[in-house]
Amino acid sequence: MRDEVSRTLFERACKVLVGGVNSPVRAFKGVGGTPRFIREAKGAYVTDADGNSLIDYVCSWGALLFGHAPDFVREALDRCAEKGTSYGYPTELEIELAELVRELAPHVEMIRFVNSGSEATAGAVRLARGVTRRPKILKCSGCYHGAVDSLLVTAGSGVATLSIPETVGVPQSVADDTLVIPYNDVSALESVFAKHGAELAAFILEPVAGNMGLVPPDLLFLRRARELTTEVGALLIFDEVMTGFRIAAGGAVELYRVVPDLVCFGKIIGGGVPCGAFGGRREIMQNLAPVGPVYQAGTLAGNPLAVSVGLATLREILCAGRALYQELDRRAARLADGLEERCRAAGVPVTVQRVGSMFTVFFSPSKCIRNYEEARSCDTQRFAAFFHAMLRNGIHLPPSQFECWFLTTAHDDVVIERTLAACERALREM
Ligand code: KE4
Repeated sequence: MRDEVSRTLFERACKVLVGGVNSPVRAFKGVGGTPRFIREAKGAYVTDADGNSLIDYVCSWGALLFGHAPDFVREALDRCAEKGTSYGYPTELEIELAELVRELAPHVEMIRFVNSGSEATAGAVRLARGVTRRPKILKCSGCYHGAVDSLLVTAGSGVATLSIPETVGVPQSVADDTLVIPYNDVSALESVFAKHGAELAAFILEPVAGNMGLVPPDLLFLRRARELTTEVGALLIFDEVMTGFRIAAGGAVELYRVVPDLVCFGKIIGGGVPCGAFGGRREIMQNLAPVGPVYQAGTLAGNPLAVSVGLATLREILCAGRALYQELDRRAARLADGLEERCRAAGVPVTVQRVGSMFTVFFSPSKCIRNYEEARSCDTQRFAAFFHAMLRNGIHLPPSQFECWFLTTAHDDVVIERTLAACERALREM
């Protein structure tokens, strides 16, 4: 498979873009080699600068639920382009999107739109600290909540991929206010609340972890988190930037029936253009400026371009209903099971963990990966060999063992069949 043009572009990029990229996880540090520069995309496919057509499982890191460049997005962009992309004034569009989010996720009584998942989590954490007047935040090792000072401590995703040992640039005083426990560890949860409960502003977690690879929650862990935060007067924040509108219309809250005080959105809420949001109970959200004293703001927050595409995307979800998630689940199960069967038949020990249309192939003999420590024991060299063998066979996976594969409605049975056939060839090459 030719990659000369990507190589040339990467050399050129590295002269002006740090590491040749604008987000570290794209730089192939976790797998080696040259990142593919993408020229265009449609449906389940991306076309790279050398003209290779690749089946895509990154899908803008989960932001796309209906594949690349669906018609309804282009129509929304066209409508918006004629009227202007950002005014800096309130618009009816923002009300409509807020009302639609509340219809899909009724626990979100009020919402604040921002421009990324990181802005959403940063806003939610500041709001929690403002409401409780407490300094400390609890997170889980391996969970990634965006490039936010308080939340980069032992984070997953790109921080894990690059094995950045410390959060360089984050003052120790800030890092000291972030407490960390292992994901799914109820006893660690209980002891940290017993010791620090009175200082805790919030416990923020991915209700389904996707940034250490996919690790489903123990329901008891979620339930104890809800009980203990309520007991001590801390807020429970679900970071649904990845899971929101992906694993169900109402996200993890719909699946697990544990209701947080605040929830963060990103990715799908913008349908592939920059948008994020955080929201929750009215009496909490009312503490935000201009009503309350907790300041949060953004020039492009709720801009007509992002809101138009977000609205078009969530309207597709609303009219497709439950059948959308049932079909995505069926296809993802077929692919995940097929991959696991083929790897094991080839003598490659893997464990595939999946929730809905997001999953991870862990290169590990363990039957189950329950937290970050277990995820880090995976054979990342073997993952890298698999990644490149799949790429040579026309399949572009997320370039890290600590990320999820994402399916969209464009990943139909033909695409899945091609992926499984490529997996067989890749395993033979390995
Ligand atoms: P953004 O600021 O990248 O829009 O969102 C940050 C974020 C927050 N919370 C969760 C659960 C997330 O998964 C993310 C971002 N996810 C990564 C991929 N695992 C983004 C990819 C990247 O950093 O380029």
